[in-house]
Amino acid sequence: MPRILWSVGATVLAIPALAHNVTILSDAPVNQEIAGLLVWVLVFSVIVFGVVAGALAYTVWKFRARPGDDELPPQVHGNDRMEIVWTLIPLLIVMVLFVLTAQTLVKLKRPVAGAMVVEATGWQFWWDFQYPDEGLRTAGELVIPVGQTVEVRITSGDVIHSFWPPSLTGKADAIPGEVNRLQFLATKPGNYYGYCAELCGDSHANMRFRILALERQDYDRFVETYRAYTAPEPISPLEAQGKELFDAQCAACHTVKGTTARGVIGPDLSLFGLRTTLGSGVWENTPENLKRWIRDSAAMKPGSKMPAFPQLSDADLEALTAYLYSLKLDGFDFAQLPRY
Ligand code: HEC
Ligand SMILES: [Cu+2]
Repeated sequence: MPRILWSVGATVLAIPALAHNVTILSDAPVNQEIAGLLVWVLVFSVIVFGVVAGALAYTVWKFRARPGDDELPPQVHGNDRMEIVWTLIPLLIVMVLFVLTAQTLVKLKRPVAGAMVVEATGWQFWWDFQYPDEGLRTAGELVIPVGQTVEVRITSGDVIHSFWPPSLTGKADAIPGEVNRLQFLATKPGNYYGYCAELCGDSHANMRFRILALERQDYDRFVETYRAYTAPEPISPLEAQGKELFDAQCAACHTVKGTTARGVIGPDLSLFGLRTTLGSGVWENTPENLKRWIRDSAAMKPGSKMPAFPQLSDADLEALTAYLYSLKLDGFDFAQLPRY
């Protein structure tokens, strides 16, 4: 019996520590705030549990039937003082939690002036990111600086989606014709995972994204080089053949900065060679996956709006792959970022 009590006690005591680890997926301010609230809730829960379970155990022990106890014990009916106390205490606890929660809410919702603005548009089944102040655009992977509050203005081009990078902040719905704002800050460089959090069709579960937080100087260098960037000229016959195929078959839907490819139906592929992922955050960006994707993306990602290209030969795929991987900025490797 005592052993069971010990393990129950140890479990109860371990809960706050556990919750702490689970909630703080990163040390982003939002998660810190929410973890702080959770600790209060847990402390109260443990106290209430201790008092109630203790009183119960005491009563059961103290007023147990003893040999020879044949008569009914004295009967009581109601106890005003106790009833008032056990109404007031929970009321007080709820009020304390309310005030703490309201404080956190106000703090988290207060807009920070001078935030960097990014526009995120959800499409079935990928995210388009535009940086209006920088005049840049990426898809599937949002690049931000560390230590700078970012305001993401979220909308949708088709159905309702929801933008959710859990280790940085909460979610906000992406609704056609409306803009929802979400502000957050990354405190350390890394690759933060994001998800679509609103059922939006066949590949809802495959609609992910990444937020790549870079040190300030790396971010500035990224912006500078990307601004000046135009797709490099093909340096081999293979790449040249890939570019030709791309311009003929893919340019209607995809943009490659500095070329005649200016389509906006699909993701911007200007920096495809830098991408850590393919198919909006789902598959590793490898040549095998890329070839499979181009041949029949819907076979990998049900409901994909990109048509299949069964007519392309293996050599064509090889050429397209060579061309797409040539599209990158020198001196960046996002695959090295720690993942959160
Ligand atoms: C009719 C428009 C259309 C055409 C034509 C088209 N694509 Fe796409 N492409 C899309 C859409 C839409 C997506 C996003 C699909 C998704 O992730 O759900 C996409 C996604 C991609 C991706 C993955 C991008 C990412 O963000 O991970 C690559 C790579 C790609 N297309 C390459 C090509 C190539 C190469 C061709 C030509 C052979 C081509 N596309 C032709 C519409 C098109
Ligand atoms: Cu979605």
